[in-house]
Amino acid sequence: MLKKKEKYVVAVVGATGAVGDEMIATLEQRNFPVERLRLFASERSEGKTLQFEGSDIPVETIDENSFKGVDIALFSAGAERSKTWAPVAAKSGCIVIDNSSQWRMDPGVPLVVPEVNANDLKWHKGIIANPNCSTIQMVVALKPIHDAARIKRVVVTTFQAVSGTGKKAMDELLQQTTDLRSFKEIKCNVYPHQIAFNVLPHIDKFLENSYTKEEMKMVYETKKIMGDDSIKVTATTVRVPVFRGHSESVNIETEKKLTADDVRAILSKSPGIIVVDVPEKNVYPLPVEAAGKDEVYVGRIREDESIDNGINMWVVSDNLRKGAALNAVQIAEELIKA
Ligand code: 25A
Ligand code: L14
Repeated sequence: MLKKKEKYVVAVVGATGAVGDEMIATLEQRNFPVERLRLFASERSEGKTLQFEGSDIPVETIDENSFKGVDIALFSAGAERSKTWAPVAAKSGCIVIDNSSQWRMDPGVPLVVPEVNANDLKWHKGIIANPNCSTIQMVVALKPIHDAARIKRVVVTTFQAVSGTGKKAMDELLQQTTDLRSFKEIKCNVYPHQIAFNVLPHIDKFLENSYTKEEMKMVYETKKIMGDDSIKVTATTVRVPVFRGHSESVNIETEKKLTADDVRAILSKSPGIIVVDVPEKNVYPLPVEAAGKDEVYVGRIREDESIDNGINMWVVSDNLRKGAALNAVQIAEELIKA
């Protein structure tokens, strides 16, 4: 458990990555009570320094002793690094908030979105998992609807930004766009196909059931976070040439009838959500507008006329903020509040 202090020693593991960057910025923007910030990455980043609250902080490599004296460690350096180092950090008495997929489905590890299941933080044993970005923004919008009308089934299709894959993927989209404009041959290193001016129905690896791992994360993580195994979820996850901000088309079937107006009213007063839904004025959530913001934006709310109790909606949020760094920092805020 975390001892109450005025300020905490915080570590960011994967500090030079797309999410790590955002974690550092989020700690600063939200005035998290940081006594000292430690930054970790691979040997590739040794010697680099990063800015936090006006000072230059060196990037260190990790070893067995790195987490001594650290109170809270935010991890975002990939599943392999979390598998090796999160238990080492937890053993040193530090609380790990892990953004990788490594621990999410472990029954001994809470998987938390503060707006939905902050209560699950009570039973952590040193590691807390931060859910997948697409799942986080969806459950923020699903929870109030589930509370009001019980969700039976969800059909979701995502339109995911390249920043979810990391900095190399952002560079690849930019480079391919530049190369195509000057009629040069493009290189595909991060994704198996051209991503510029294209759409790829493929995120993370394919599994035996022909779904991708990203699609199955949305199925399993939704049930775990919502604490309800009876919710049926089916997903198609798609990569689009957007830098920042995931969009989702979400179809919901509920037990109790809700009108589109009911859903608009429920979501308008729910935490972390902004309803943006004035179609006659071309007003609906857009990833370019959600980028850099904290909230989950919901629009295009309408009744599914093909079934009795159905709703369609369009859910957009910044995948690096609510989808990753912000959710992790919000978990840390809950921990120090307790
Ligand atoms: O699906 P997962 O496994 O959960 O993966 C989620 C995230 O992990 C990263 C990637 O983020 C992704 O979003 N990732 C995935 N596969 C990876 C791999 N093979 C991988 N990272 C490294 N190797 P990202 O690329 O935006 O940021 C990764 C962050 O993690 C740090 N990191 C990597 N290994 C580490 C480590 N930290 C501690 N110990 C380790 N052993 C990484 O630091 C970064 O902060 P870095 O010093 O390696 O990154 C500095 C720059 O180099 C680029 N880069 C990353 N991988 C490579 C690379 N350059 C060349 N070759 C590479 N293989 C990064 O983009 C960063 O800008
Ligand atoms: O957190 O967009 O499990 O490529 C791994 C794949 C995050 C998104 C996770 C992507 C995801 C990432």
